[in-house]
Amino acid sequence: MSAASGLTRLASRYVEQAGLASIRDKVVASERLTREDGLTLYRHPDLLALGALANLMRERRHGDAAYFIVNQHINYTNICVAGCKFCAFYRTAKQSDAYVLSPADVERRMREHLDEPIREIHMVGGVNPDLPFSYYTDVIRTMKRVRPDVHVKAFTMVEIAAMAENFQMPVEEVLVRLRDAGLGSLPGGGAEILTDHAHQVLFKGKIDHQAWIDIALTAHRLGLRSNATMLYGHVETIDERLDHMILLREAQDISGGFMAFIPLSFHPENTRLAHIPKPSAAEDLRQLAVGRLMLDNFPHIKAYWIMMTPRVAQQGLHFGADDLDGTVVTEEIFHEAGAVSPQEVARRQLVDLIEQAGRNPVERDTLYNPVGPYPGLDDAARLQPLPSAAPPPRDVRTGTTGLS
Ligand code: V47
Repeated sequence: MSAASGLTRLASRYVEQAGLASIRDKVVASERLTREDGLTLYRHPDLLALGALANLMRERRHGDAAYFIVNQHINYTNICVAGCKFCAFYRTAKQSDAYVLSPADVERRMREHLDEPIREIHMVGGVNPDLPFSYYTDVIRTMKRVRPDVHVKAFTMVEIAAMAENFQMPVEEVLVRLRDAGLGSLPGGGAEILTDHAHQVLFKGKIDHQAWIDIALTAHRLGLRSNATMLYGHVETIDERLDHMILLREAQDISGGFMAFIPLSFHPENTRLAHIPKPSAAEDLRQLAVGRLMLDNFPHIKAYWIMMTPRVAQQGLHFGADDLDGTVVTEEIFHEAGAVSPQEVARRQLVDLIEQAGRNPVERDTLYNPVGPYPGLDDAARLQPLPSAAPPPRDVRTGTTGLS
């Protein structure tokens, strides 16, 4: 191991022979990679060389730690008016299998798992204009009553935007009211690909990239952290993936509020894009690696096992990822779209996956605090507190971030 680089001498030579010496030198010096570097990484034939570079960044931040969480997913409604072409989950209100979970239904689902040490409820749903605002606060309050210690990570930026529009409330007020009801953070969904082209082709019924980023930054200013996803492997180009990641990187420079970047591998089954082949395992690993290398200011890169399959996610722990997400009790969005992973992966299985990959399993809460004693875990890996009491944002729908 050459102490200066963190790469073994052999790995360093390997990367150099693959023609990646200049990117290696930047990574070793913790210099930010450019868009051109990103293009080189996407086009490079040697996936293992990319993995070595991403692994260097990953181990520098997290050593051998690989995070997971015991969590429950609840999809409160599948009724959605956005009409996204990539989605197999949504239904119109008239379809026979359309549903909305009442707060009592949500309570029942939670009570089915009360004996499990669940730390997080991840709750998202469709853009359903028929629900009153009190529905959202009631559901959160119900969750906190049933399990007072649970962290509620709920509602994507898209759902927040829809609430603001439907209830004629500024985004900030929506977020404050949800936070007051017990919302702990926001998941990273709804970002898809943050470009005009992808927006027009795939999801023009939803907010665009500027609104998504503005709402994320508003949440962060209010002390609510979030994640950021990227849905890849459909109509987007490599350039668009880089636009997406660079936009997130710039937003993170401003707020520091993103916890994890989660590349989501497209599942075409039962969608209007069923003719597009699913990304290969190699593409999934490459995307994890490029994400880690480009998003130098994101603390965590998540290999979401439900989307990638457990085995590819496990390999991802050597391609830049440091988190597998959770036990995910009850998940519907991806199963509609043909994901074959088992519905429930027990805590033990996640631990085994991580140990078999030669990593050190660390159970975490939503905010990446280790649950239980993990001697030797580097405190530097913990999230830094968000600056609180930041000045209120101006109108988030008219663009206040300076990003475009
Ligand atoms: O926004 C929808 C994606 C997302 C498909 O924040 C699809 O911790 C693949 O955001 N194939 C929702 N993807 C899920 C999500 C998420 C998942 C896990 C953890 C976190 C987190 C967030 O799922 C949507 C969309 O981008 N999606 N349909 C599909 N056919």
